[in-house]
Amino acid sequence: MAAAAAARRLPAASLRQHRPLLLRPFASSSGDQQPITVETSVPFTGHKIEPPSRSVETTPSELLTFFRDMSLMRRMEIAADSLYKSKLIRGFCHLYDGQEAVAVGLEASITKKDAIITAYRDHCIYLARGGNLVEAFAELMGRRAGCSKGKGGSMHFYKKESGFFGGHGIVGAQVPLGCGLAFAQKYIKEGTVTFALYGDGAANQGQLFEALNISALWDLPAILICENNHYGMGTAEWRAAKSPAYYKRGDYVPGLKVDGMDVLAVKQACKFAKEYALKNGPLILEMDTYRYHGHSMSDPGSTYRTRDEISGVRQERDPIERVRKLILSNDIASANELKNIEKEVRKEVDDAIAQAKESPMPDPSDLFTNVYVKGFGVEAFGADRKEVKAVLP
Ligand SMILES: Cc1ncc(C[n+]2csc(CCOP(=O)(O)OP(=O)(O)O)c2C)c(N)n1
Ligand SMILES: [Mg+2]
Repeated sequence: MAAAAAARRLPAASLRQHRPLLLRPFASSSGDQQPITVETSVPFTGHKIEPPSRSVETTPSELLTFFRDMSLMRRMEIAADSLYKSKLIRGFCHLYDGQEAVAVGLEASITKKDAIITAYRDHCIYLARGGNLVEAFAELMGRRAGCSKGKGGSMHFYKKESGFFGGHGIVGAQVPLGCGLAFAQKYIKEGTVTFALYGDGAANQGQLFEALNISALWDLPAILICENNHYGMGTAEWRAAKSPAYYKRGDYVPGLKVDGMDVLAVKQACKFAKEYALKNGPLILEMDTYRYHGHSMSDPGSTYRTRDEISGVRQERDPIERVRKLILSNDIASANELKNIEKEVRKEVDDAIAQAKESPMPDPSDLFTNVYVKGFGVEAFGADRKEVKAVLP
């Protein structure tokens, strides 16, 4: 038993090697790819569907990748919090710490040809889709090197070339857009699906049900993921939703309830959902997760919930700690080696911030770019609509 565990353990060299290859398996020597089967923390609960098995197959290198990627995301969000407080990030800023397992587990089960669309809590999904840290921090600080050229800010990260369609500030609006992406995917027949993420607050919106109805009628490969972090701004779910069983809220559309703090459960559910949606049409996944920070930077997050509630989730359900325990109990890496990964991640984030700070702000002339189609001679008027102030390029 001990010998098998030792054989499975990654050699120190390969632990050091793994640079930030987000969501790609670590290059490692023989032995470390031995599959391990892990039970999810809790069983899946199905609505009008037989849930998948609780036994999830993983490998030592996948677990280490999950550990690193979630740690990198956590560190990025903590750093964004400090940059905001020192006024280097302005405007809206919504952090994702606590919810990292959803981004990472989802990405582990799909390809970059599948599409993801989400709301404003988008930094970590962008990283999961292969976005880079410098572009993320530059965007947060409104700099030209940002993934939206510094003109989108925290809520408008995109990476279309790897299937990330934003980054949306209007609560719920991304869900019909996501169903539209799934409509296109049905046409092009490449076996791809769209995951449209929304919150428990957004789950009560009318447009979601309209889009779901059409998606179900037309069997679109649309998977709606409700990230239930139990609050919409300062409103607890029970004050806003008559039925907080979001996985059942599609009525005629099947659903699954998933522990969104367990990255392996998320991976299993998303893999299952993709296969299901390609054959049958839409499905709802409710991810039971938790928001560690307040709603946005203007919300301390502690007036409508108790500190004990927050620390209880951190202690009992934290997604990174869950993977750390799995790595240690399977003797894949030592506690010290995991600490070293965290140190590397911290340095990587600091270096990215330093680089992002070197990027200039957008030129004032960029105010007029990416707004209207070029060359149409669009005229801008003063408030009285009499005098033309400018003709846009
Ligand atoms: C149409 C619309 N209504 C209201 C708002 C203001 N608003 C921004 S976030 C939010 C709460 C949404 O909560 P939830 O869907 O649970 O997402 P979470 O912030 O928890 O990720 C509200 C009401 C908005 N942006 N758009
Ligand atoms: Mg919420």
